Amino acid sequence: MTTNFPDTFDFSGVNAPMRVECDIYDLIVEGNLPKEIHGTWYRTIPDPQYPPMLGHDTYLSGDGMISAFQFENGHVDFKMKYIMTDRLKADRKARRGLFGLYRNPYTDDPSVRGINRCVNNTTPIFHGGRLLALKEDGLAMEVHPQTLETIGIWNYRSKLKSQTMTAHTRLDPDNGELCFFGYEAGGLATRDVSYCVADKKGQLVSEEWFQVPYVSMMHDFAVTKEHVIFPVFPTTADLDRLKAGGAHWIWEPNKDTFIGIMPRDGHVNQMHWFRRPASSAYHFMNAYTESKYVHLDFGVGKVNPFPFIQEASHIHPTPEDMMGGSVVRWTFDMSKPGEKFEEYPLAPGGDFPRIATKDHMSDYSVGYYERFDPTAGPPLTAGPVGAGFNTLSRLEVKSGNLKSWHSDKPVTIQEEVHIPSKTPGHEGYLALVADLHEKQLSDMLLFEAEHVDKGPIATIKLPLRLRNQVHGNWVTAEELL
Ligand code: V55
Ligand code: FE
Repeated sequence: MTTNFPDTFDFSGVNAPMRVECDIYDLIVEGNLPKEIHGTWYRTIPDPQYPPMLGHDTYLSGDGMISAFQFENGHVDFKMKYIMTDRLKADRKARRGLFGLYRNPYTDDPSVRGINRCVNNTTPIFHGGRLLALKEDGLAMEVHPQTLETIGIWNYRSKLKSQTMTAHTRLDPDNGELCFFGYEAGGLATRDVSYCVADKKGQLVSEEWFQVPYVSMMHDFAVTKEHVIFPVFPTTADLDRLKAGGAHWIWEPNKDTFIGIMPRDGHVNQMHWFRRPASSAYHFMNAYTESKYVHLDFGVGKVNPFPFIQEASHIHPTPEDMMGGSVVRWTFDMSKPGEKFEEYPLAPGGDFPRIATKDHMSDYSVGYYERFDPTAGPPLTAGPVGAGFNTLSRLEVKSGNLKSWHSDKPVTIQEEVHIPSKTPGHEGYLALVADLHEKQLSDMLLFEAEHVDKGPIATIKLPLRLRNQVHGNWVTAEELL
């Protein structure tokens, strides 16, 4: 290969492609790694095999790489492997990139017309005994949980009609049900959205379709014990623009935000649509129903944060626009007709919200997230948005109390994962991969979730740099049996 990767933030510094598959037995551990931690932390990373055909691209297009930190008895082993998608196979055969713009097949090399473009690079989930690598523009890819070998596309034994499956599914911890959806379900830039439920064995038990007010990048949704919540923010797509070789997404701040809420034991035709002016968000911390109220907690922003979407929209947000977000609670009164709802501020803005699995969909007291604190150091380039987070926070959602940690070195942090403890009353652990910008290496840091402010209790050293994961999930050893 003679071509270099472009000299843009998506492909340089700690974002430089690694393209390394590896298997490391017994990583070096400094500090106290509790022996009770037994299970695997799966992570998915975009890591482009080849430089972009068009000379530029977004981080989000990178070929899916899946990795696993396997914890047992105070030891951690590590594995990382490419997900062998049809797209990666086609590129490898040609020994160059053949795919054009992010989610625009009209810009591809004619030789790959009709080939599945999904890179499965966003979220690994384990459900119904299967490890699945997800990305919102296509179907799930099944991966072997021990070897990380690619098995093949998982479409619920051809039962799933939706052409897409979100990377953000919602697991009900009490009955093991997996709720998910797919947007652009009927094809490129369609307003069709599927809402699906798989039972704890991984059988698809329902799929219903509805239409959203406009085609929107619906990255995540939320589910409570009684309701399902579909947020529609104005990052929009248009088929004519795609056919003309343009960007899939632009930010349209003159369009409103819509929130559709339906009863979980009901049907999509019972959707109640709420509405407010434009806003942007990618991830929801949690949601729950309290009598007639539905509460939705998350970090809301003023503008789409992705530079490649801002560029396509010809907008130049100020630092204030970019930093202007906060963690909020949106409360919807389901007993009243109409489009209005309330917003309550909770905490400073950020993203990568996580909570203990046992708390999903229910009234809860603690959430974790990451943010950029300018007093903790200058911005450093890392990850798909350009600026990496430097601060890990634990939020008590009832009081707004915040405990935080940041490194004293030039370090950015990747998404944290929550690991439950078996000790009653123990809040569990948080683990994250930190990018050590000076050394161009990565460490895994492990925290006591209740005491993040005290800093890591263990550092697990890696002999290489790990590219920024998008998302990860913890799977207990019992689940993997
Ligand atoms: C996101 C990530 C994606 C994507 C769309 O974090 C949205 C948001 C890694 O791919 O395709
Ligand atoms: Fe996400």
